[in-house]
Amino acid sequence: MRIDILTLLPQLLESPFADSILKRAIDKGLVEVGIHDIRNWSTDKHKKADDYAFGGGAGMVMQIQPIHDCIKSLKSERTYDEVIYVTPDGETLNQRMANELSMKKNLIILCGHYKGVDQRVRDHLITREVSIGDFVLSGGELAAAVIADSVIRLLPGVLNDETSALSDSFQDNLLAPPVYTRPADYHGWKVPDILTSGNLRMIDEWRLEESIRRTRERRPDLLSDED
Ligand code: 6GU
Repeated sequence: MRIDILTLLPQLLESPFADSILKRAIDKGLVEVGIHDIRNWSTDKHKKADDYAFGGGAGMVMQIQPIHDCIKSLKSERTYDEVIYVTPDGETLNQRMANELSMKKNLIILCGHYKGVDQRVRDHLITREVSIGDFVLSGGELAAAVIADSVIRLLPGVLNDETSALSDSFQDNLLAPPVYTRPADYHGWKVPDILTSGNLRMIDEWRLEESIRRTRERRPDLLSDED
């Protein structure tokens, strides 16, 4: 898979891919991530990539020209399955969407900023609009990193058996069960006996029960919901 992210703030997208699971996925060649500074595509002599809104009002609007040229250049190299715009008014990301996106080959993610992007970008260049929740971030960069992380960790070979995505919360519409590690007794706060019993069948059963209990208590909507 390849993910190309278009942004006005490329520095913000460095560290999420420079550590841990995402870095390892890139190093292993399981995913390529390209970070593209939209300003570099501006034909303006000051590399301007935003301008005042027609009709007035507060806030700058990202211009179509640098975005269009950057996307055209990427599309001349390969075909893309989706050109995603991250925006609070998009479709909300969930595990089903992450699963779906992880089966694509090439993705472009455009990060919004300021008051947004010229509507003609959304009308003509974007295939999908994604939000990461009902709150507003200063820009789309953190949201793009969240989307990329949720997708990359699902790619075959990224996680090993121990960290398998199959046991994630939401993967089967259940929250993950509690986990414990040594010591088994910390100043009287004890680990449930079942987990140290060695009975793997009973442990699996206990984990499933705990998952269901947690989900019923915290997210009853997941138990009735189709996604
Ligand atoms: Cl995708 N962008 C911004 N700026 N804020 C958000 C968001 C995206 N998703 C939730 N809040």
